[in-house]
Amino acid sequence: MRENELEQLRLRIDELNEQLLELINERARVVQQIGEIKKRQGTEPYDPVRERAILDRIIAKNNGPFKNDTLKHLFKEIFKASLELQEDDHRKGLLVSRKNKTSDTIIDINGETVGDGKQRLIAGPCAIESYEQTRKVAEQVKKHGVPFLRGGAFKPRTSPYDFQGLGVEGLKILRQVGDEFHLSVISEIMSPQDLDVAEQYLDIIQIGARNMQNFELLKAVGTSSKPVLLKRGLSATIDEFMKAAEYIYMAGNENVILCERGIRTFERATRNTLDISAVPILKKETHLPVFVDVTHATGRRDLLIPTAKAALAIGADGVMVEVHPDPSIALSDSAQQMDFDQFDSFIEAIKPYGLHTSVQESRLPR
Ligand SMILES: [Mn+2]
Repeated sequence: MRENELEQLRLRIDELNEQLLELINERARVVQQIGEIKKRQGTEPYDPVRERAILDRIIAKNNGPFKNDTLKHLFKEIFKASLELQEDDHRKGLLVSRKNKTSDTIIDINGETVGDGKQRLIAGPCAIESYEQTRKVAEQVKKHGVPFLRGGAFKPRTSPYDFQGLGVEGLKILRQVGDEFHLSVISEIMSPQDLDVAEQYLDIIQIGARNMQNFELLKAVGTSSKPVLLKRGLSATIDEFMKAAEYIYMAGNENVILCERGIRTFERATRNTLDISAVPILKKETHLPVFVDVTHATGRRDLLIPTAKAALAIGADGVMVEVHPDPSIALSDSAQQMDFDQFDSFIEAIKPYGLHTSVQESRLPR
């Protein structure tokens, strides 16, 4: 008889669980509807005042046997799960989100691919200073089978009295040298007005850290057919970084490369603090290729090899570094650019960590 009673009660528990399951999911669906309305209104999913009111209502109706604190705890778990559901829906809304597109974005740049699992290097001087200087660097870059040559023409400098770059003249030099060595070239622009010349001379357009939230610039490069390398802002959260990339993607340009370049913290031992965990987070949250600029992240030549190794080991799609024929006389970033011997050692040191180099000469003509 006892056996039978226990059996009956267990059946009743199963029934109640099913009802709870149905109710809890129904509640989740209502929460999602509320989330949709809040999204349209542009308000935050989490409302602590409303949560307090709901809890008070539940406690007022509690007839036991559960204690109020236990019920509070249980319902808070339900609230938390519901909030996560709303936030998931919000994130799913982003086109750059992995939830929206599960496969990796692979970008073809003159026959060289980025984002396909092969880890690449972008190297070149901080700034284009002259044809000779750029040519010397390109020779070294080519020697090591690195397909991408960088060089700044429009330089965003902290002080208006610092070297501002050669401008369009610099882009022309970079293009000329790139063509000579069959290298794809990348440089930064700072204004939507520069987009025309950038498209004329560059293979990849860079948006620098200081312009990560220059929304007009993001929208402008979003209309371009050229891939864009977007650097993380000095104090930008990963969420803000993703939303900046969204501006470019949303405007129609799906070839976006994210670049972690260190963030501003209280630490002074390095120029910025390399947020290395941002790499796997961005790889998980987005479908875009992720690079790490170790030169600007550290601001220290002696840290380039270990941080580049870390970037490759943690799954970055590539690394960016600065190289100069004679860093001591460089017009910008003289403390962290590598000379050619250091560049040789750098390549040798990081090759075993998965750096992909190519010797192919088959770059398609422009
Ligand atoms: Mn630099």
